[in-house]
Amino acid sequence: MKKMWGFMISAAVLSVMLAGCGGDKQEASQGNSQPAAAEASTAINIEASNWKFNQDTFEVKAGEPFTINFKSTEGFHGIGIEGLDVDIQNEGSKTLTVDKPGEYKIFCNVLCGPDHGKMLATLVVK
Ligand SMILES: [Cu+2]
Repeated sequence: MKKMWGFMISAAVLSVMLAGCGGDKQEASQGNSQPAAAEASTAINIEASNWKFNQDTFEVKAGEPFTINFKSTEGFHGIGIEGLDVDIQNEGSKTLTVDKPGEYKIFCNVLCGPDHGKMLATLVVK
């Protein structure tokens, strides 16, 4: 009988340890953005005018570096992306990698005029 208890306890300990391992792994893979490699083969070109972006959605692949090329073609605008480290004004580029698939809101980060609030687009990470 003593042996049986010992087995049951070690089985219980083992399953707790395994569950702990699984949890750690999941957490590690949920990291948001990593320092991007210097070279990105994918680029998205975002242009802003009064008061819209050139596209409603921009699509990139999760886990692959991409470069955002941003330009104000009319007026003075900028972009920020919710949850990501992107902050460009007037014109500029930024290379980054997004590991987590989802939809990220792109917004104008310059108070550019009456329809500033309408300047929204979506970054789709697949
Ligand atoms: Cu604006």
